[in-house]
Amino acid sequence: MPTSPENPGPTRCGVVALAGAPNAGKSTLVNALVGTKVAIVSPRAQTTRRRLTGIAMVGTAQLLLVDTPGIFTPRRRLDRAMVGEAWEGIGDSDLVLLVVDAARGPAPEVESLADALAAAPGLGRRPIWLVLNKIDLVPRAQLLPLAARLNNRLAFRETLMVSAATGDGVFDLGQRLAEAVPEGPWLFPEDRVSDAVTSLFLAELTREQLYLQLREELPHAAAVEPERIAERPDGALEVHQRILVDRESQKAIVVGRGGSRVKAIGAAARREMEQAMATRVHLFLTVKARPGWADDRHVWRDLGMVWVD
Ligand SMILES: Nc1nc2c(ncn2[C@@H]2O[C@H](COP(=O)(O)OP(=O)(O)OP(=O)(O)O)[C@@H](O)[C@H]2O)c(=O)[nH]1
Ligand SMILES: [Mg+2]
Repeated sequence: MPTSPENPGPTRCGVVALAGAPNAGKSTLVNALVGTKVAIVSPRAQTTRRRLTGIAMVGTAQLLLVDTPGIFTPRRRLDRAMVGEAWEGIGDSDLVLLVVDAARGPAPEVESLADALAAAPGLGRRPIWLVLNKIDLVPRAQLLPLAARLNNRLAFRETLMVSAATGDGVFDLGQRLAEAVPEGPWLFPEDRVSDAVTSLFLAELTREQLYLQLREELPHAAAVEPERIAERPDGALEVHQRILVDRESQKAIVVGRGGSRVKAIGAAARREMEQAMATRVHLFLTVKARPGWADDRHVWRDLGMVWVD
């Protein structure tokens, strides 16, 4: 039935977890469904470290889209926390989307992920949908065999094909999700786009630049700690953050010659912040070598992360 201000129909609200291998495009897809950037994205695997809920309004439905870290074989404590966050996000949802990078073709890690989802205790009869992403990169003829192959591993309730980057199929996915989530009151005000605390979101925008501007393993060895935000009388935001790395040698790389690298990181992050906050931003970054930060409970708390033993 069409909705109108006189006849808006019942409200719906549901939690949809986006799960998948690292780099499948989960965060890009959350941003596309929400219609604005709430999650950071990079070409490097393991960009997302914490769960984040993007909020999309589709007609009378509020979709709570839980972006999760990619699932991979963990080695470090931080890895274990990331994968733990992903499984918790999956466990707490009404519906799960397994997001697959269709351009990678049949990948063993995706097949074992489908097996793990099929066997996951507690998932019960919760619907799991297959979302083949990045279809802009793949000839159509290759998509059907991939969908069939994965459906052999796990009987997905639905199979959809999208490009989070171009938006192809994203509107349709939003509509289908809106029909699938249960009736119920909205859990967030309708103008909220995510559940993130502003200071942590702004720290993520800086971390995104670390992934975009630093090479090799450096981004994985770094974190961005929010220190302080103040509003100036003219409405501009003053944002102070600290980039943590593991070793002095890494600090030298992040700072760059004459401070050039950290300046470039700051300039790009500031532009993103100004767009997100719709106001001028003055960003103050310091870089600190803090050996073993990834195993320090106090640092984790400041980063808004849940400690794992
Ligand atoms: N061509 C193309 N690229 C895409 C698409 N969706 C995402 N990407 C790119 O894929 C890369 C990874 O995207 P993310 O959204 O960060 O992937 P993720 O699944 O959140 O990755 P992790 O957080 O590391 O698990 C980025 O470079 C995106 O721009 C798509 O539909 N088409
Ligand atoms: Mg991500």
